[in-house]
Order: sequence, then structure tokens, then C-alpha cells
Amino acid sequence: PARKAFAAVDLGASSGRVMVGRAGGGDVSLTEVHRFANDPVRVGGTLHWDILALYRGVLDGLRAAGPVDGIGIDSWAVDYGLLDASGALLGNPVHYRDGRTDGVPARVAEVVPDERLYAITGLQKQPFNTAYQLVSALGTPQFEVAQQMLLIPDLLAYWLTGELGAEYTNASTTELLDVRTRAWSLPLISDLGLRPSLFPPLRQPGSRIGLFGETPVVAVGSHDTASAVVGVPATGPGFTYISCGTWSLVGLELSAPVLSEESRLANFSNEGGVDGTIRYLRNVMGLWPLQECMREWSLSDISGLLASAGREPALRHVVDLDLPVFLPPGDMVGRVASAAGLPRDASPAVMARCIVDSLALAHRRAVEQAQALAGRAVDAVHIVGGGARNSLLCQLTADACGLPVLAGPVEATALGNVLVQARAAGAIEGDLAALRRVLRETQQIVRYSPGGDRATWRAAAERIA
Ligand code: LFR
Repeated sequence: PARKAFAAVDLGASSGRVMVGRAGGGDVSLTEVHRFANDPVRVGGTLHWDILALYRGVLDGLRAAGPVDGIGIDSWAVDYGLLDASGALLGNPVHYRDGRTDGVPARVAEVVPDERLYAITGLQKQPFNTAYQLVSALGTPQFEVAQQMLLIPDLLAYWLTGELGAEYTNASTTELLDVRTRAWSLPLISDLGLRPSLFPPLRQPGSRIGLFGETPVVAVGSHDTASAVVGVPATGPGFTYISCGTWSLVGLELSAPVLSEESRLANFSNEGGVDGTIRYLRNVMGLWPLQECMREWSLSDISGLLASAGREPALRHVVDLDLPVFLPPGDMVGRVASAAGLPRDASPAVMARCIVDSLALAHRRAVEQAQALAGRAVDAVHIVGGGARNSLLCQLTADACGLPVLAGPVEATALGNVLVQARAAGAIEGDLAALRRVLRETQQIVRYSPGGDRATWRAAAERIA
């Protein structure tokens, strides 16, 4: 098939990018054409996304991309905008790290017990799930007049094309979708006091949304993690992935959800993947604590910091990074130091070493739990996303898990976005395995063999158990 060009819009927690991917036959390549900041804004005590600045970044990027055969948009999950009856946006979307959902999960559990919520949705309990955010908005003037709820990529696609819809992989993170029927759960929606008419029809990755000018806008795995999992260059089913950036999303690709009580208690999520797969994963705190500390120290050179962290003794200070205390922004240095028993003015190298060691331990825990809960043994850990560039973290993850780590591609999300578009446009053919073969043949992948002492890691793992 002839090569075609696709624009991949990928919005992350700290920046947005527009990439042009060229794909055809057995080849795919990417060029970044525009990058813009994503700076949340606190207004009236609430942390918002600056959605119009993001939309401007998207438009600038699409202009820089020039003529393309398709446009696909992905972003972080769960957050949304509300539209009024005329289709106008009501207020600025709220950031999932905002505190407005504090206490809401407990209140919801009195109406819909956690066991039932998990049996229906298969979703991890996170305070920021869309369901909790919407419940926290019940009774506000904005919510009362809202006619439609659009997740972030769906909102941007609406502005580009005028078409309303909810892309399935991202909708699966709302905690309002039935994991078995893959449709909105109307009983759950009404038990939560929400109006079913708020939720637009679902659309599948690969389907056409509409036109922006003359260019088709195509649904991709619009949850960034869904696109990242497409972008994992795995050879068979026996792999774990860690999509590592602000978050580490750690898990397996399955064909059916795991809904056991053990799985619920371990807070594993069954999110919808491309081609009907289940992304069975857990949210691990990821590089967020390190990013926040760097912001507080006004440090921007991560490679210098990691080099000095690499010279610090291993596993001296470890913390359980999955504790909810690390979720919101603000005084991360103080929170990590106090959890680690370090002085608040410990050196950045010591603190960074503590965070990276702790993240490797959190990876180990999630990799082991995923295998045990799903009853599937793996022989490799793929790390994709920005974290694949962090060789200290990749090596420590290999050591902690006792498994080889295959690191890369760094741009798995944009590649997954492009490959799904390329397949829909007929430029590439085949199932996920075929798409991944293209990645293995074209992308740089670095192998880290497990080293270190097993007993030392086991003992360290017990310190955060
Ligand atoms: C990663 C991600 C995670 C989701 C979190 C919040 O960017 O999409 O998968 O749990 O952001 O939306």
C-alpha cells in the first residue's frame, strides 16, 4: 500500500504535541511538528485545564503539519467538558488532581457498593474517575443545564468537526461503562443520579468522526494509554507493559476482564483497548513525584539529576509511591522526605534516588500482582513512553522484577495513534500483532538484563508491602 501521512495529536499532563506519522506497507516514522505547554490554572480554588490554550496548540500544530490524510487525537483519561443545549462549553474542564472529589467515593459507596461498581465497570477505584467527578458536580448550576458530557479528546474532535461522540477506550475509564457489554451502564448512571442523555453514542477506534476542512478526523485509542499499548513492540501474549510517564500504567493485555474480589482489592482496572482487548492494569504513581520535586527545586536537567542519583547507594530510602498522599500537587519534596524519613533539605540526588528506587519497587509489585491475578506468567517487561529514556529506572525495574526490560519506543502513544489511523486508511494491514511487528522492525528498542541481588530486592519490596 502507498505511504500516507497522519497527524497525531497527543496531549499529556505537562505538554501537548502534534506529530506527523508517515506509514505504509511495513514502515512507520514520526516527526514532531509542534509542542506546546499544558499549564493547569487554579481559579477560585479549583484546578482547571486551560482548554482553549490546548485547542490553540492543536490548531497551530495541525497548521504546521500541512496536508495529511487523517487526524487522530489522544489525551489523558477521565476529564471532560460539559456542553449546554447550544453546544457551548460550560466552564473550563477541571483537572483530575483537583480536590473536589475528596470524600465522594465514600459517599457513592453508600449508594452503589464498591463490589457492585467493580462488577459492572471493572474499573480501579480512583478519586478522579469521571463518575466521582460528575457526582461531585451534581446540583451545581452548570451541571443542571448541561446537555452533553465530552471527554477531552472528544471535545477537541467536536470543535474540529461538529460531531458528538464518545470514543470507547477513553469512555471505559469513566467508571460508567459496562465492562461486559461495552456500552454505557444505564442502571449505574441512573443510580448515581446522572442523566443518561448526557452521554453521547460510543464510537470505536478506527471509525471516522467527521471532517476538519477536507481532512478526516479519525477515532484512535483516544485514551493515551490505549494508544501506548498498541505501540508496545511485543512478540506474543506473554508480556507486561509499563507505559511510563507522569503515570506508570502497569499491566497485561487480555481478551476478557478479571473481576475477582482479589483483583478489586488490588485496585486493578479492566480498561477497554483497541480491537476489543482488555487493558488489565494498575495506575502506579509514575514519574509525577520526581517531576513535581524538580519543579519545586527549579531543576530542569533530568539527565544530570539521574546521573547523580545513579551514584547514590541503592535502596537506602524507599517509600510506597502508591499512597494517595502523593496524588495532589503541592510540597512534593516535603511529602516524599517525610515518608522516607529524610530531612526536607536532603540533596536532590538523594531524593531522586529514593523516588526511582521506590518506583522500581512499585513496578515490581504491580508486575507480580498482574500475573498472579490474571493467571498469566510473563517473560519480559516492555517500558514505553518517556520513562523508556530513563536508563536508571529501566535497569532498576529489570533488577526489581527479575525480568528483562525492553525499553522503547519513547513515542509509543503517538505511534499507536498513527498505526490505528494508518490501518483505517488502508496504508497498513493486519491485527495488533502485525502493527507491533512494524514497530519491532522500525523502532529503537533497548534491552536491560536483570541483575542485582534477588534477596536484596525481595527485602526492599517488603518495606513497602
Ligand atoms: C495517563 C493517564 C492514565 C489515567 C490518568 C488520568 O496519561 O491517561 O491512564 O489514569 O492519565 O487520566
